[in-house]
Amino acid sequence: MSVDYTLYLVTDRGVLKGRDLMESVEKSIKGGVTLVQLREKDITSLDFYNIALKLKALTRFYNIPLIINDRLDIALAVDAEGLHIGQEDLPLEVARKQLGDGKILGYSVSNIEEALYGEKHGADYLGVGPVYATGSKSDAGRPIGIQGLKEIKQNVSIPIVGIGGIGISNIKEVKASGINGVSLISAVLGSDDIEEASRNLVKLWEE
Ligand code: TZP
Ligand code: MG
Repeated sequence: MSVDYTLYLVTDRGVLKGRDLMESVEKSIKGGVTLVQLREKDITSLDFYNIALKLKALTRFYNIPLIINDRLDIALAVDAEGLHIGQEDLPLEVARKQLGDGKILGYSVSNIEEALYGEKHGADYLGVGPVYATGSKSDAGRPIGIQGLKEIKQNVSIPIVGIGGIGISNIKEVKASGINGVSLISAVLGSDDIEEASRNLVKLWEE
């Protein structure tokens, strides 16, 4: 499956200031988001499933792949295009086997060892970070910076997206590191005009 990683939205209802998640994601897609990950914490399985089902209908309408964070069962249940897991989730090989080869499997890494492991054990792409300090993930760890991003890029051949603290002010320097795209929460969903923010980010990436 050929995937456009350019502007990869990760959801977080906590930054929406009460705005509706579906409407917000729709605005981001209209502005140019190319991939959407549903990321939910502290929620029942039933609520997660119902949100995933609604989001799947929306992303299907716009022909944008939907990735589910952490939950293999929900990714399969809603026939999402993929799953994204981290270092403390299901082992990568297990997730790959259960998900099948036709789906996208993403893996969060923050150093070369983890990146090499991901490449070897079935990841289709790597989420690398945090690139900068972020307020959106309390246990994100120490920022790896542009240098850390470059080192990982040089050591693996699967697509890489940077994550953590990326926005209008730094997206150009992130792109200059040679990676395939950026993953963002607050720079998109935390902005007053979500569609406009997405459009500006894509524009800066493509300039
Ligand atoms: N993983 C590493 S940093 C991060 C996640 C989920 C949060 C990214 O959010 P923001 O608001 O784009 O910094
Ligand atoms: Mg996880």
